[in-house]
Amino acid sequence: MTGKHRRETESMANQKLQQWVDEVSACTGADSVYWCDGSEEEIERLNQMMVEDGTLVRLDPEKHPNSFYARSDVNDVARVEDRTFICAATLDDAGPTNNWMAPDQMHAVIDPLFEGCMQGRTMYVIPYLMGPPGSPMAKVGIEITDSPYVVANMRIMTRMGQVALDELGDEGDFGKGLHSTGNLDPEQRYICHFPDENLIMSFSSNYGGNALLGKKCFALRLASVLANREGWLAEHMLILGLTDPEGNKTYVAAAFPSACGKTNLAMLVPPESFTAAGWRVETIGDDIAWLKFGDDGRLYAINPEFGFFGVAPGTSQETNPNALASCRANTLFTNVALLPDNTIWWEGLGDPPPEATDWKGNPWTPESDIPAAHPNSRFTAPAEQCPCISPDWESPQGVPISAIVFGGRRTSTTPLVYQARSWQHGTYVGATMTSEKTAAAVGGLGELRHDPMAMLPFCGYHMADYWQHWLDVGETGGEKMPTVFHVNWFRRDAEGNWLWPGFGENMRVLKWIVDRAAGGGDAVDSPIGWLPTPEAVGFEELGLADEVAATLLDVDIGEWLAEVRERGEYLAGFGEKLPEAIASENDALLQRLELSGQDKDQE
Ligand code: OXD
Ligand code: MN
Repeated sequence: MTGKHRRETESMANQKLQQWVDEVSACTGADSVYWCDGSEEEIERLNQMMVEDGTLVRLDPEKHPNSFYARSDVNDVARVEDRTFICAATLDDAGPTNNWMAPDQMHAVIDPLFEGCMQGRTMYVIPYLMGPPGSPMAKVGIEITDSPYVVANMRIMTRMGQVALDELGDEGDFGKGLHSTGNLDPEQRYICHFPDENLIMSFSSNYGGNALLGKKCFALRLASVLANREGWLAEHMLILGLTDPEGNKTYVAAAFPSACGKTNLAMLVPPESFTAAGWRVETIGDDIAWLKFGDDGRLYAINPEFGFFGVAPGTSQETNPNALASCRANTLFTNVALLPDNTIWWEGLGDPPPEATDWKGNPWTPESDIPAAHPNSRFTAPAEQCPCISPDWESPQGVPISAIVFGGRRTSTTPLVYQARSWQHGTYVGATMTSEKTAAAVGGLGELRHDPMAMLPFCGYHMADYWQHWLDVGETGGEKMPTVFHVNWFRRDAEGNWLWPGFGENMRVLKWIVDRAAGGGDAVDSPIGWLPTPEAVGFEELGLADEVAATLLDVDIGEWLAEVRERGEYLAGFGEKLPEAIASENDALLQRLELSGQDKDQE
């Protein structure tokens, strides 16, 4: 960077920020310090610099204006949960689901890695704002990084530059995030959170969830700790708005594990019959929700992000036209396939091209027996480009949430949808969620694992304290709390075929959820909660075979008894911290299942 683009730290009015930047620059030995202002001119210059040094390829300006293509290091393609640490004061603060190291011990490991690590490199200071400007819920973070690729992603994913410095002011506090590409050695890779210092230190990975520190590290792990202290919720949830034919708006927040269709659900295109009747779906966010009580006692949600970091494979005109439109221009693609005409392709995006360069940079043809795009390849795209973005998506107050939906990827056992009996029961339903692992994190693909509230990799403190916090928030909100549901789009038959068409047809389930949250909708009681009648979710209209319809809403007592016993063992692992209310919900479910089993035996 030339002197012209440097901002001397002396001119920074916020002393705490200035001091931290000075300390980091002295420690890392960066050649120069560059303050990002978030301007168009700045990003054009950085992108051009990365095109020239081979980090980026400029895509066809007609088909993908102002868009770029990047390949990561082959071993830096996903979040690394085994190298992600919560360095709270004690092991008990971090809890059994997090990797823990005492703060001093971790500093002794990671601080030396940063010493001199930016020699020969520019150190970028990224002021960013999570949440709409002027929102009482918004928070300022500062990420320091030596990666211009991270800067380019952060500019899409957050409100970056002056807007954040304005919110920060001279005295304001900020979340600190220190990142270095290091040498991308997986052995030196650490993603560390120090909740008591409001600090993240991330070394040796440039992958989104590890390196764009505003996202998982700040907006979820550190924010969840703050939320617990301050009485709000930081959640791994999409937010969508549904407008019925009478013009009533209902907002829904939904938690699914990574790469389980949050972006698709957030941008759902309703079936023709719904659109013709006057239903509309709008997106507020696709990954993270911060929820706080409003003056009327209801929970309001904001999307703290500014862009989408979406999984590319499987995204198509059929499955998610709104996502495709969102990433047509001004987008950064990582690890998809590159075509000879400087356009891109991934598995699921129409017919395979005759030739491509795969995500590793090797020649690829349809005959190659490996995917052209990495299964966790991504697009980083501005949220405002989404055709169905809600006019309320930047509302400083947020949107009032009527329903919370949990969901996982389950081949069997869990029905298409059911409604929890109460907030407490809903908290239990979220706490005992399980899902098959996806490519968003390294290792164990397809394995079934507990992923409470889809927060297993993102909860910054003891999971049982987090459940207690959910119960406490429920006490505060009382009658005004959202209604809680669980969905499963991923059930299969014995041959492995999907039973439910999913995508736009999920609207049928959402409509039932909207009706139930408003006190209507037809439902039948079951040991696990309220199930819709087949008519209430429009099975007939869909032309589903009777056996398929029956399986989708089936609660198999034998399978559920096994499930609840396994849940009991899982919950017992949390020891004394397990909230009594969660244990008693598991016992009550077991009893209801046993009773129902006896009734069936007598039939
Ligand atoms: C994500 C994730 O990238 O959950 O959103 O991994
Ligand atoms: Mn996510």
